Amino acid sequence: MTFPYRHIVVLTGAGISAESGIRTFRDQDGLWEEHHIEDVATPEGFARNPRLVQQFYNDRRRQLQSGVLPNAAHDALARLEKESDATVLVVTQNIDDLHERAGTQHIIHMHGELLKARCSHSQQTIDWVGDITEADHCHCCQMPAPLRPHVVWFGEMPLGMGQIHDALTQADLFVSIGTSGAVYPAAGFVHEAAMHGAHTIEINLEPSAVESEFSERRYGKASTLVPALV
Ligand code: BV8
Repeated sequence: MTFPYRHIVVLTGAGISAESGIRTFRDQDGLWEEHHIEDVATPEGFARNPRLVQQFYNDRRRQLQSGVLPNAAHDALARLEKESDATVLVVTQNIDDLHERAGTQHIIHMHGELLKARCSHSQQTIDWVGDITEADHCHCCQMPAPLRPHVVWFGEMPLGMGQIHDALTQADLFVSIGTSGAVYPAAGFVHEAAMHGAHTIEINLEPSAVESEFSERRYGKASTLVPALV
């Protein structure tokens, strides 16, 4: 792995998991085709109709555990972390566990994790593989509180932002894979990395909303382009 870089930050979005069979959000048959964002990915939507939101995530949690596997793009990133002498941090907008299953160790799930539930009172998280129903309550509070998906909705603070900013200031390579660049603060990471002198590469099926911010762009399938890059 003769990589001339020392500190690599990789941002991934739904596109890296598409070839594993997990639906993206904004593509043709994407998740947002069937649901309005404000109904299923906002705290207001959850307050208004908790059953609809729990079902939206229960369906995705079941699918993730029904034969979905990491693909060559996830495997290539795990190999890069293992074999190169650079530090590699994967910052994913995805809530699936495919990076972990491919072997990636240094990872931040900035939008949360599907296989975790969160106490709606204490915010403590626990591993959770089944459906979350209205009957499920926490065991961490005096008065058991309802459980919610451990997912960052619109208007909520993404996770790990301090660590992500630190990594972006140190990075000499920033690679974005499979994201439309539609959601902030993730879509602004390329600008922050470039400001600190990083070389920046976009890998996607098509130009993202922030494609002009990248010094290099490679368009095509992640499962082909990511192994070719690393
Ligand atoms: C926050 C939940 C502040 C988890 C998600 C106006 C301007 C700027 C910002 C805002 C604004 N108004 C509001 C905001 C902020 C808002 C935002 O960005 N809104 C957008 C819509 C304008 N952001 C937020 O609210 C964030 N929080 O800002 O907090 C704050 C500060 C202090 C205190 C409190 C709060 C929170 C954002 C997180 C929202 N949660 N989902 C879930 O359900 O999974 S967002 C949702 O979109 C997912 O998390 C997903 O990860 C994310 C991004 O989508 P992508 O991953 O890019 O997926 P997409 O389908 O869009 O694209 C896939 C791409 O892959 C495509 O381009 C396609 O071409 C490509 N592709 C497909 N197949 C392949 C492929 N590429 C390669 N190979 C393939 N095979």
